[in-house]
Amino acid sequence: MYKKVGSILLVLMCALLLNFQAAFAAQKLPDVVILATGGTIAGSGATSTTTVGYTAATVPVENLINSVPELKKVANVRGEQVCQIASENMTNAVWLKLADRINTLLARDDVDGIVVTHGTDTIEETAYFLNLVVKSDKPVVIVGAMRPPTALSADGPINLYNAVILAGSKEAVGKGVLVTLNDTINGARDVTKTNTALCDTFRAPELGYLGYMQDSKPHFYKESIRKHTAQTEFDVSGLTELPQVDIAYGYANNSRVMLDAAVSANAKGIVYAGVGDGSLSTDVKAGLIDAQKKGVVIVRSSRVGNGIIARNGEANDDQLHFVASDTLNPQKARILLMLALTKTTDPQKIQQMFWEY
Ligand code: DAS
Repeated sequence: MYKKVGSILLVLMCALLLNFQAAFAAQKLPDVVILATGGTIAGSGATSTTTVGYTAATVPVENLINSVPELKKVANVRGEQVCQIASENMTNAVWLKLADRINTLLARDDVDGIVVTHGTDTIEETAYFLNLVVKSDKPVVIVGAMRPPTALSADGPINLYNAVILAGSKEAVGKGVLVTLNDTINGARDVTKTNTALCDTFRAPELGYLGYMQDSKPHFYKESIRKHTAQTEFDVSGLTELPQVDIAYGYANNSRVMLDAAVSANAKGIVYAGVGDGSLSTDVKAGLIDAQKKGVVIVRSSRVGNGIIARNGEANDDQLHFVASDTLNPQKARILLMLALTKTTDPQKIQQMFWEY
């Protein structure tokens, strides 16, 4: 009799414990770390109507967090100031520091996701770099603002709120590095800044948003099929610098002068932003051939901004040992080429990377 009662009590206690654990898990807020780098989201303007000509990178991360008290309702948040710069001054050194810090934090059980606050001018480049070097499936979300916090209808606070929710969400796990501004969710590979001043500037013009932020929740409708984060072959841990890769821009009547300058400055790679489908003028083609013969790896991209730069289309890449950038714009192609050069200088192997990432 007593044994039976004891067994029933034990079962009841286990059920209560399981319910408590489930309730606790449901209540437990995600642990999100905000890594601040500067930008407009941390800027300040002289008046409430100053939306251009303000000073970027003045507000420290703790002030950013305290300026959005709603953050505490959606996540356990803490901040670290990685640097305080306008992102036109972003450097490889900051990228390597960010990569190291993010990989260290995401390896911890008490970190569920990362938010990086960043200037909008090079946000797409930092996002793609991290997309290729972060070694975790946990969410990494890059966020910025087009108006400083001092401006009427500043967009930074709601962007930061959305970024923290997204970084702490289960939906964002495994999606690669994400960029959120203006209630949209973009993937790092395809997002680009499309307008110098408007709040809806970040788009993937033809490949589209991955989803939206609405009502304090992420709504995904697709995801990137290219390799990223946990699937990456690139490892920058221990690196103190990255190979020098420069970009030359194509236009009517241009010459090889910028290519020769890049080679003289010891570039290890050149991305050529060709006209149309990555087309090369006679003089530019001669300059790229000479550079390649000196060991510089050449990637043909395009100034057009959308579409596939087809291998062996506007140039015989097989014969010239060039790489075609697929759909990566010049600034993204530069990042993939920099990381590729940490592993190989073989144009065929690098071409395969442009088809996989
Ligand atoms: N100069 C811009 C930058 O830091 C300001 C901004 O838009 O964030 O990228």
